[in-house]
Amino acid sequence: TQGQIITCKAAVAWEPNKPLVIEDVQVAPPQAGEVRIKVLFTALCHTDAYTWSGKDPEGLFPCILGHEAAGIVESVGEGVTEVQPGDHVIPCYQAECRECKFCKSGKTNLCGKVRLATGVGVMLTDRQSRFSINGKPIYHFMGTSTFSQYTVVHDVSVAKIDPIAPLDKLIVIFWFHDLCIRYTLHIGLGAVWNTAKVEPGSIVAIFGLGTVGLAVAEGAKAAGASRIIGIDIDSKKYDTAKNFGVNEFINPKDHEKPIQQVIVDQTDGGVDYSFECIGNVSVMRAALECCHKGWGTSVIVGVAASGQEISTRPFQLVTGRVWKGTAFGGFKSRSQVPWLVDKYLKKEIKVDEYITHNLTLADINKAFDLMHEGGCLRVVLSM
Ligand code: NAD
Ligand code: AHE
Repeated sequence: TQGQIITCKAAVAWEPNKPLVIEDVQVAPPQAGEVRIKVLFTALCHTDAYTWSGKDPEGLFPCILGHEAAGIVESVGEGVTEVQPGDHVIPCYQAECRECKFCKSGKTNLCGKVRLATGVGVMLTDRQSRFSINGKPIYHFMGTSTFSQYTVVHDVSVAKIDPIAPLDKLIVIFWFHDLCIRYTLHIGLGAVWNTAKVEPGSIVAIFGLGTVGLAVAEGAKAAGASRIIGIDIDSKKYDTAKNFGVNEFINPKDHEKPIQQVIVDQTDGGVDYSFECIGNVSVMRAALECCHKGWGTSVIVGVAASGQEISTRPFQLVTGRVWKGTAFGGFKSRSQVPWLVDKYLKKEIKVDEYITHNLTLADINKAFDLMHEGGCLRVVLSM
């Protein structure tokens, strides 16, 4: 198939909020600096649903969504040296070129090389899409578009992971299965390890106990936090959250006072670190304001809808609270995703526990319905 157009199945979002349609999509060969990947498994994330809903200012239609996946390199374009056909890889929505101002700064995991192109659904080389249906272009999404059996990504967005002995098909399947989730998981872990640098003994508040919040809890526990307070409007979330390190729970609906006040009262002045894992701007404010005067740090992980803005009294910052955010968990994608995979293999971080449902690409709309139900963490689709 190298150098040829591949026709395969992909879930196309034709319009905001309209059911995804499984279509036969033509995937062009990779050009210079690009990699074509056979996607084996993909997971669904609320960020996909958010763009699909039409609330993402960068959302473009028609497009192929999806950004959590694992697969095998099918072919590479000119000049690609770090991966070759057959390599096991994770496409990353955050690139790492190691050459741009961002990568060289040592201050951020963000990369500037391909972001302008990925933000408008095209490839950098020629500003075109590699996806089409009977000649009509379909936009890429987040530089990954993993709801397709084949996708084309920039080489700077591909993390190569340990090759595994091809013992038998089943093992390969389980292996990749885990990696889909690993990818999600590290967002939360990174928010704790990289962005907040939680110290042993810290008091941590986590707003929203979905997959991201649970991964933050796992990271906080590993960092030695003494109190990990989970806050969710769904009290059932505490049952699962206990297994990920959450040792106290508050449902804001059980209190008349604002949630930040409840937390300040219960923590002798506030928490050392808080994480907003919902995407709700008024909760972001509460998360900042429940932090301890002088040092409390609040990290925004949730993605808020187009037009939403955060606010607080500047006095909150004047008196030493710090407000920050994190993308891709603060991890350098190509360098650190393989390291995270090793940590999983050594059983140092959980993965399997985040998978609650397994379906196939054909059932993708059902998978999104499941995702919005209470008991669901991650749905993994086999392609
Ligand atoms: P989720 O929907 O599974 O979890 C959100 C949780 O928040 C749910 O348990 C819900 O009951 C709870 N909740 C909703 N409103 C609440 C409120 N007002 N107060 C308290 N709890 C409330 O979502 P998820 O998959 O865990 O993702 C969380 C957010 O993180 C999303 O916005 C997603 O887009 C974003 N995200 C960001 C990054 C990043 O790199 N910054 C990466 C992945 C996901
Ligand atoms: N397109 C949106 C922003 C979406 C956003 O914030 N995405 C997160 C990742 S969510 C993963 O599930 C992120 O890391 N953003 C950094 C980046 O470079 O996109 C908007 O508001 O325009």
